[in-house]
Amino acid sequence: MKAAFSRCPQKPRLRAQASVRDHSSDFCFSQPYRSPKPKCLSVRSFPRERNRARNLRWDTSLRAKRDVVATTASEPLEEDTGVRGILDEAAAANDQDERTQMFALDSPEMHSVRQKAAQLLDDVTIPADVVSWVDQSVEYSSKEADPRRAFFDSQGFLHVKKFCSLEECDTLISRMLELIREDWDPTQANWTFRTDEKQTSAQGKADYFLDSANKTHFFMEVGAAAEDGSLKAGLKKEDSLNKVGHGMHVNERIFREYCDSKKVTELVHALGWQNPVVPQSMYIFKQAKIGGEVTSHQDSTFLYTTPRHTCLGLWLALEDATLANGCLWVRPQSHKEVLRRAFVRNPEYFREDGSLNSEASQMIFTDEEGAQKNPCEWEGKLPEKSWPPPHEGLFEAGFIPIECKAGDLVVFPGTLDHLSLPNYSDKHRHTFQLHLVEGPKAGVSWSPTNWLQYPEGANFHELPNLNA
Ligand SMILES: O=C(O)CCC(=O)C(=O)O
Repeated sequence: MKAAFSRCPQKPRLRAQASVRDHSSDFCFSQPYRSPKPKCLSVRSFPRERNRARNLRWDTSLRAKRDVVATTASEPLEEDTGVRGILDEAAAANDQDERTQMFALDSPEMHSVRQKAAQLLDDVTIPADVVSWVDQSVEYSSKEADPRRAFFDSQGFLHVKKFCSLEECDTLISRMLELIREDWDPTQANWTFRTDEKQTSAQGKADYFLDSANKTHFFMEVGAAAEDGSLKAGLKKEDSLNKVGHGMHVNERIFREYCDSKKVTELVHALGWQNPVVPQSMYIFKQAKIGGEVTSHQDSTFLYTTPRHTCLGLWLALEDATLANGCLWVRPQSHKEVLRRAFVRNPEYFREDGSLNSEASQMIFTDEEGAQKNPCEWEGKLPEKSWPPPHEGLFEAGFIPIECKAGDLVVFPGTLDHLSLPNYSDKHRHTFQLHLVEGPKAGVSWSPTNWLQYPEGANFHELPNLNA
């Protein structure tokens, strides 16, 4: 079997500059990852995967084919008023074509958003002394440090351009399309995923969600589901999913190879993680026309560790992520704020005596210290006036958009406030995400109240040792 991700590529030479304004000149590996020589990797503990073993070489026509499918399948769909939140008004005031027009990437509105974001990034200055986010007892001089780490620790995110090649992205995409075709039967498993005010009633009552911890489960986009929960007539399977998760790195060879690749390990260690383990991975689709928003949140809400928060998100753009198709928006320096909420197993459902009370929600949100100290009126929502462009409300709240080319990576810690807007454009936006935390060897524990729990005796996947 051919491996797409090398476990030992040439050590990349970093070309880092103070400004992150110019797409081609900031944290960009001057020697991007090259296709490695095919190499056999063991898949011994994954019999299902072994049975499926096949060459997943890049099919150059695949991207084009998918685009045709997406275009022809995206006839106007019935508007889902529940998930659109504050966007309803704008949606009602404009028909589909006008909205698409409003989102044109070369429109004056988009141009002004891009200019504003570039200006804000241009104004970033890195302080002389920086405190490590992952271990706040560590302070270091930014002049002597790895510039990626200094930027990450002081601003709360890092945009690594060309982290993966287009070929690597397409290998992940092809495998996902194959999984959808072969493994997802929407008549059998048709769960939706949402992050709006109905999140606890959707994910909080679904065994399919809780059981997805180390499996490959498929979650439909709310706008793709008919009233009875089935796939809307005429919609293709590959155009209807919100996400697939949360154990892609556990079950799928190619996703695990990316997770274990030297470049991922090198980056995570460079940012200060000592014993990174991987509780979660997910593939997000942000479908054309119906891709719902992801409301403002901090990832540690869902991936809680003690005695300190150690979650790290690696958000890989498999396709261009733009202002039009729902790129990520981050609020720089918000990672220094304390956590506002925790998504916890509800003691009313999971009773102390081991019995389950199916009348109650499985999961609930509880307030953390940050709810008082750093209250955000947009937590679990979008700030007022997030829509339409030029998105004044988002800028006023301190967010900036991070547009990505396919292959770019955005890395951010679990307390960073971030969100993404709905996708009304005719281009989907596929991404693959890894979430890591510090493991037991770094003295950190996974909270037993997190939704994601492995069966007794099973441990989270540990990233390979850098020096092995
Ligand atoms: O991909 C997106 O739209 C947002 C994902 C996100 O916020 C997350 O995974 O924490």
